[in-house]
Amino acid sequence: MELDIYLDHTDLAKQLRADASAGLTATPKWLSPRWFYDARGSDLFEEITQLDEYYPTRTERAILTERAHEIAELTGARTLVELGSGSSDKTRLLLDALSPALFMPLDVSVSALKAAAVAVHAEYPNMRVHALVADFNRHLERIPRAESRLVAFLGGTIGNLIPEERARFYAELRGALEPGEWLLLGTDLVKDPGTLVRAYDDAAGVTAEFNKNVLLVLNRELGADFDVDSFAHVAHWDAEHEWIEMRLRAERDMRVHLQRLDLTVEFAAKEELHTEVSAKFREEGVATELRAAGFEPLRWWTDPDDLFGLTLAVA
Ligand code: AVJ
Repeated sequence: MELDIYLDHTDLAKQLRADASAGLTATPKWLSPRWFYDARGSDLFEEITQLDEYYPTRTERAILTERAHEIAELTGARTLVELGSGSSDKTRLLLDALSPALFMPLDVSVSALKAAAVAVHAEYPNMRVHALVADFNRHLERIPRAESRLVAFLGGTIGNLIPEERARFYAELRGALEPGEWLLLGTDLVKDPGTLVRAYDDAAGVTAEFNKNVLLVLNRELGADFDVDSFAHVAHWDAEHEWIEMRLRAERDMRVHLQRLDLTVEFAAKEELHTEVSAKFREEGVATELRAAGFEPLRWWTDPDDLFGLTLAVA
């Protein structure tokens, strides 16, 4: 097992400081969803994927179960790259069907990545595992060249990017691939707002805890003094942009000091800190964006209820 670190603790700390100073002094205030994923945040996300209300994970797994062999036949890929790999749970369906020579999971969370890479390596002893601690927004051009790569970007994580960021991401990914290499993209689909909001505001409050965890990350990493219990979890469906927005709403006036930024920020009661965009897609939109970046979409698969879409595209 190899582990390459493109993103070490110093880079992360620097970026967190830059993001937090920009985001907390902006109007409205914002934080990037990448800061959710410390060890606890990654665990909480795994818990979210088991919730009744959170349909994307099990739906994508069902589609993959049905289509993995077709994907293997169509692509004949020898290398599987996985962006934002997390626990690499659903990825085993692809590994079983493809039997690739090499698996390269890439994630910003060292803890999740290491655990997944070690487990996968033990389960597939004949496959090389080369794990990359990296950010899919910054390090795509550093993905090592390898024999016939299929890049999997699953779970709907592409939805964390707004349209301009997606255009840049797709173009960079296309630039990092050779013609004939592949992209397998998971996208959560537009559906009735009730289903969407429930998926991001579950009855057990796990998503609320996940959302608030970002404040604990700032408390620990930046010496901040957020009173986490004075923020309420908000999941809002933005029908115009067709995305879910997660926010944290201050329940009273607050003054928060971030020691390591030498920064004090004021929250007015009811003020909302924006923590995540989770965009929802339609088949046409996905195909159009991929074509604009030089990919050719070849297959579009969904579940019977059209909850989630999986696209296979070629560079
Ligand atoms: C990991 C980005 C796909 O947007 O559904 C889950 C993260 N946020 N519940 C998503 C998330 C709240 C998730 N992604």
